[in-house]
Amino acid sequence: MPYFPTGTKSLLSKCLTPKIWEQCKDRRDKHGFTFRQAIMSGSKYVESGVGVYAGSHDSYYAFAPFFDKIIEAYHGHKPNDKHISSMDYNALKCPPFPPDEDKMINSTRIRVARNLAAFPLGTCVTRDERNQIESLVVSALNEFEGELKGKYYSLAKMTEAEKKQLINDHFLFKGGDKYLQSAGLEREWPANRGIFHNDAKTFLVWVNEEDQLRIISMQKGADILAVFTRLSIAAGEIEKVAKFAHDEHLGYITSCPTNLGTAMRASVHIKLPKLMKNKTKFDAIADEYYVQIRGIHGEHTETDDGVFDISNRRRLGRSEKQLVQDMIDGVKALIEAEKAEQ
Ligand code: ADP
Ligand code: DAR
Repeated sequence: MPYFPTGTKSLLSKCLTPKIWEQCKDRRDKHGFTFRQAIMSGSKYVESGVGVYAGSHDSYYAFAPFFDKIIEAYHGHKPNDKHISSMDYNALKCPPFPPDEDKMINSTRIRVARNLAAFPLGTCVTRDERNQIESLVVSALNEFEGELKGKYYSLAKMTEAEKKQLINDHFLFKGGDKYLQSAGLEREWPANRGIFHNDAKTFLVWVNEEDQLRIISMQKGADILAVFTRLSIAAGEIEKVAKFAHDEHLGYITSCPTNLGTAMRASVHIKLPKLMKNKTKFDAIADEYYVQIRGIHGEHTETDDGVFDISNRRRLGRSEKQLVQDMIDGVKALIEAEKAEQ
């Protein structure tokens, strides 16, 4: 059984009881992915927040005594709970922000993670399967016309000029994440990884990073409805070609259990300089509206200039439409609080 030093806070260390270890330690899922592989990341990096990755859709059921506890602890989602997906942007209540509030919001981004039903997850795919996934997804992306029309940049084959431009655009994901490496998600890096973006740079797809697809819609300003509409249409078009791994209990299936369900993070970059000075109130509103406060340079970054990344905190048990609404309602409450601060 892995050893966790005193003070380890990961969900892995909290959920892996001796009884569950005895139940699961020699199990494999139907692709041969072992339970020991699933817990490798958090066993090696005890500072992990969660520390667990699935090898396939089947992992969540083959290792159920363990994953049921992880999923209930993180999402509050019980083994018999259902998840209803909905990317229905027509049902969104999002009237335009008035001018004084609109100017507080620098940009909007909504992303979902998706994996293909016909393959295991990135933690377990073979090099050939990863190649098939890239070919299938890129064939769907190259069919896009109109606003979504764009170009795929293979990480292994892009020119230095293309790499420089993608880095300048903050589009380029980089390898070298120790958590992903320890989970087997960076094997044969950078082979069959890449980035697609449309000509307007408002629609982006990461291929074969932490998940097989990260579908991203983003633009300057506060038009959240336009961003969600673009994402919903694009995801629907891709799925016509490549079915996504999904079920009625866990929703969309992802490598990391924290992203199960919608695998959606809907965020705005918003100026809240006064609220920054009242952390108690800032955190209280975030808790009340189930929104997460991040820095603007990605997961685990901080803010010091008063611009924050505000996004939905929940992933599983509510639909994509409901989570975008969570973010909108939270942002409105934070704007009111910012205005009320002296
Ligand atoms: P994730 O990709 O899991 O949603 P990150 O917080 O790592 O989470 O964001 C990835 C990248 O997207 C970062 O470079 C971040 O700056 C950028 N980003 C996230 N939200 C926005 C936003 N609303 N506007 C502009 N860029 C954003
Ligand atoms: N480092 C892992 C990731 C947790 C959630 N973030 C993801 N999936 N990008 C951890 O367990 O801390």
